[in-house]
Amino acid sequence: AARRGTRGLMRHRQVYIGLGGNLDAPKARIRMAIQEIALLPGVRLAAASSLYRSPPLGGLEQPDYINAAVRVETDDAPEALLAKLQELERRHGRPERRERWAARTLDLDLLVFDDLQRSDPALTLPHPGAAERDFVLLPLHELDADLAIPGAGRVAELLRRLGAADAVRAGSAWSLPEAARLIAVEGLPGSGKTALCNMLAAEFDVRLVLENYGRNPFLDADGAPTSALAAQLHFLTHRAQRFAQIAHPDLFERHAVMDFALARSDLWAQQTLSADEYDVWIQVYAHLRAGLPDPDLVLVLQTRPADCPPAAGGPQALAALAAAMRAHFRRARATVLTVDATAAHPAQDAQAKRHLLQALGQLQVGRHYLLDPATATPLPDPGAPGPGDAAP
Ligand code: A4P
Ligand code: MG
Repeated sequence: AARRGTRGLMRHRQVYIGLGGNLDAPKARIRMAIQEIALLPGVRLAAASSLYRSPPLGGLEQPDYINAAVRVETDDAPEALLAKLQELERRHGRPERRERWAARTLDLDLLVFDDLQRSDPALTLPHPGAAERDFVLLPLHELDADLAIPGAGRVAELLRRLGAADAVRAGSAWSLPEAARLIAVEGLPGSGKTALCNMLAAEFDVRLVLENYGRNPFLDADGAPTSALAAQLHFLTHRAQRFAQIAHPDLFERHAVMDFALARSDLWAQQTLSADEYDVWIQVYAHLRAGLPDPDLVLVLQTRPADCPPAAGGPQALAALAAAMRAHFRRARATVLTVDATAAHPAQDAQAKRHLLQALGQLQVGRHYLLDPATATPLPDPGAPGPGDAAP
């Protein structure tokens, strides 16, 4: 029975649902199923584990499985929730009858339903296999390191008893928002844009476009331009070329993450060129930009100018660049998510990474946000224009 809180209100039940599948693009399907669980009436999705890959139980000749677990809160009775999950399975092509342990597109199991224990064959709680399967225990442990499976013991202890695990992490179980197809990462030099892009591309299985230029022939050994205009034109044409590689129909079929926004070129050019030089530069820029899409989502990594490599320019120039970047992306049509990377970088710190992946998976496109590093909640950016504000 549901316990009562201090104010006599019913406490929502904490429920852990296991997802698994090994047919028909299982990674994409599990990610989609998590979004579908989030949309079930009467169910609130609280957290999702990573995806895990493992060979089928019993050494069967089948493709590898992808598994994950989610924690939801609900007031539904167990039977009612199971019925909703089974309807979801049917929508994913679950056959009327199938052999035990047969390959499948989507399997949804009620793993743990609050503290309920029952042995009814139509609904056994906790799920009878949960305590012995690493592809169930690993995701559960990720969701809640202190979780105990009623009647079986603590997940951490069960995992220790299992010993070496077959299941390995296989990326984030969140998916990037449909409306954020083209994602640009921005930030000061040395803020770890490329590392972040590499991480995001691996976690979400999306296309990666890196700036990745070798040497700019118009910079000397210390990184100072021998000709400011030539150096800026070189950066610009290189970036436009990289961009053009994805700006064909492929772009509309797959998400892409890039470690630069073309607009960055303009911010640098404004700062480093004389008025006459900039006049020339901006005309080339306008031509190259025409026909290239703007990013849908810009992730701004916030770091201190003092933490930039010395070759990047003086702290004053960098502070000015940071301010110009903030002002630019405030005006931009893109959704902007600002990530404070001064204390922990999401490409290096496990918790910062988990929080960013969840925030991206739950992002409502169309606003400007600051990511709260402690709660993974995207907070509205008070400095950003709202939907009704006219761009200056
Ligand atoms: N049922 C009883 N208790 C529950 C519960 N807690 N949650 C009843 C969900 N259903 C529950 O399940 C059969 C019946 O169990 C349901 O009608 C429900 O009333 P099902 O989903 O129809 O059949 P199933 O999933 O094919 O059962 P089976 O074959 O026992 O599947 P398992 O044990 O879930 O295993 N290898 C890897 N690496 N990863 C996997 O995820 N999964 C399976 C399936 C095999 N090998 C695997 C994996
Ligand atoms: Mg099942």
